Amino acid sequence: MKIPNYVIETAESIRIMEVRGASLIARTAAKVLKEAADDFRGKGKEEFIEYLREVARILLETRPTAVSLPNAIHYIMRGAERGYKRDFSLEELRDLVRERAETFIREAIEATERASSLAAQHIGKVQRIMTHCHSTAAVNTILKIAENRSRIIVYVKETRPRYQGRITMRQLSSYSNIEVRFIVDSAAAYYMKDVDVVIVGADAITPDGYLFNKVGTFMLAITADDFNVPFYTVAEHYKLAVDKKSWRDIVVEMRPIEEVIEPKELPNNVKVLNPSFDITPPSYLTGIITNKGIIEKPVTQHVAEFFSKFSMK
Ligand code: RI2
Repeated sequence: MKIPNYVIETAESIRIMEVRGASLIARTAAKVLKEAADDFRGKGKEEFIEYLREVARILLETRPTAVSLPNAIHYIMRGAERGYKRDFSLEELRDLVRERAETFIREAIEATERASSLAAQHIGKVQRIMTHCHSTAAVNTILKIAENRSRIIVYVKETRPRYQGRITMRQLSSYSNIEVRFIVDSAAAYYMKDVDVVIVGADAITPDGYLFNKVGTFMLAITADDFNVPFYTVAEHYKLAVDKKSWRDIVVEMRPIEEVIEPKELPNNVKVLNPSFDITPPSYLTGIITNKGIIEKPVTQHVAEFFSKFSMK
């Protein structure tokens, strides 16, 4: 069974974060699975399903925290496995993978768009926003809030150690009605008094209402809470960890120490800790805004009922 090189290469690009952002990672994985199905040149459906499982496994092993990646792959693979059990032909299975991957990609884009529209509507005409990292959903929300407004101010945290805040800063700076204030992460508390709302994305939201997002989110949520500033996460429903019970079931990815410091600069007895994400408890969330609706404060009271409406078929 020959796995195409681009599967390995894309998996590596995701692992080293050349391809990053939970939603883009999920769509990229869906696209690669589809291309790999198209390029399968082996014999028979038994070999095909084994090959697909291997491609899925390689993609799933790249980054462990964001659930949109497994949600995308499982959505496609559930269809393929069902078709295989029902004795579909190789060509029928290939069509099924193609169709499921395309559906996922299309619906994920629409879902982000819808979540952002709902968020902008719900949050309303705020003037001063703070955000963290680079999230498609959060940036889209900010752009929608800025639509038809003469001026809004956005505080963008640089987001050490990978500086994804720079992407957000550059993206927002191309809009003449958005004034960007680019700050180091540790200045967030200092500027919180000047902010009306905090908007972030999500890598995973668990059925007990916990938010997994870029490290620094939890500290930002505590600060916002202290200043009575509303704190929202915006996410498409593929970020819901529907097959998990609680936050304890999700692994926080630990990244290489080289992202933080040159190893040769380190004394022998120092250990570097570099978690990529942190976990914000529901009590700090003013709302979880998704394309399927809004989980409002107190999140703990509403989240279980919200999750019960979902099953990823
Ligand atoms: P969208 C990012 O992770 C950030 O944590 C961001 O909030 C989240 O993905 C969601 O981004 P990383 O890949 O899906 O930079 O909203 O580690 O684009």
